[in-house]
Amino acid sequence: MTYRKNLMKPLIAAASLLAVASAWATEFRSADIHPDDYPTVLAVRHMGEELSKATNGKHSIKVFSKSALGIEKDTIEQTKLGAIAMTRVNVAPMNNICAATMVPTMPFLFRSTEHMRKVLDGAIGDEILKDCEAQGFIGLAFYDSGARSMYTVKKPVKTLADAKGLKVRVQQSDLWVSLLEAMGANATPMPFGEVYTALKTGLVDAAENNYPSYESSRHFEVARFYNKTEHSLAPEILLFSKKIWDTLSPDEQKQIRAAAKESVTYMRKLWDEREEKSMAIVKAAGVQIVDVDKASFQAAMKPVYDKFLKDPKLQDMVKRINAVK
Ligand code: GTR
Repeated sequence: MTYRKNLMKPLIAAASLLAVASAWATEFRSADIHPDDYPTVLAVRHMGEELSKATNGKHSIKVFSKSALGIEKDTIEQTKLGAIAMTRVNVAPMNNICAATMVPTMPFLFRSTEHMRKVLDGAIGDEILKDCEAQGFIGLAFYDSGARSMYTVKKPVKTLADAKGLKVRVQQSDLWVSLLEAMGANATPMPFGEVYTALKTGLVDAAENNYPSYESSRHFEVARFYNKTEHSLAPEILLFSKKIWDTLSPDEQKQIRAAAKESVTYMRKLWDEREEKSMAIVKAAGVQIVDVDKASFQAAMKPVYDKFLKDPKLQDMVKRINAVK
């Protein structure tokens, strides 16, 4: 008996050492709804490689693509709880959770991609990311998501009048419901993964998205008119669980932030390439790209600003964004 006890001692010590070591080396789980070759997924993988290099292999990231960990609303919840470390989502499902994310979602806010990048790279971008902290999220970075345009099954949309009465799928955000209502459409919020079937079965007449999502989801097979409304440049956001963040050292937090920032440059290059590629794919598949009287849409957006930007702080942010040259 004594002999066995003595033998067990070093074994137990070794096992607990191993446990400590594995608690130190962490593979952070990160969620994304997009497929493996999508720029957001590739960018977070790249961030993981950078983090691994910076920490000599101590920390890494495993990206679960294709909604393997659930729809965006659920992965946001899991991140808040600390069940997963990270999620990459659009700002839209964060609109109801963290108010400042409504600002970069606003219709016709950014004048161009360059304007959007400049704003989000600067102090205003940081303010928006920081605003999510009180809700349990460390905002690490914004990624590009291009311009969202409306695509339709039955007829082209050239002016605001053409959008009237259309049943349009929107993201799960009150702001998005209002935005489409301001266009005279009937907004139907639903998760991205259900949109293909909804378009095919006639549950909705239209949806709206950028070229890469329109293409990768194959929505273009069903909705054959891509109407260039370009009504929002709502970016993607990369969120880290505050619950897990608070267990990390300041150095580790710095390394994670640095790797995230680094992945933004990488992502933008991929994004620009993917936009071109996706546009070419849908055009080759015979999709009709429709020019739109954008001014008629823009003129209808005042109710959205009035309803969602009541807070003077948010109004001021819009002013500051407009002033960025
Ligand atoms: C995509 C975006 C996703 C999701 C999707 C949607 O452009 O990358 O995060 O928001 O649109 O419409 O649900």
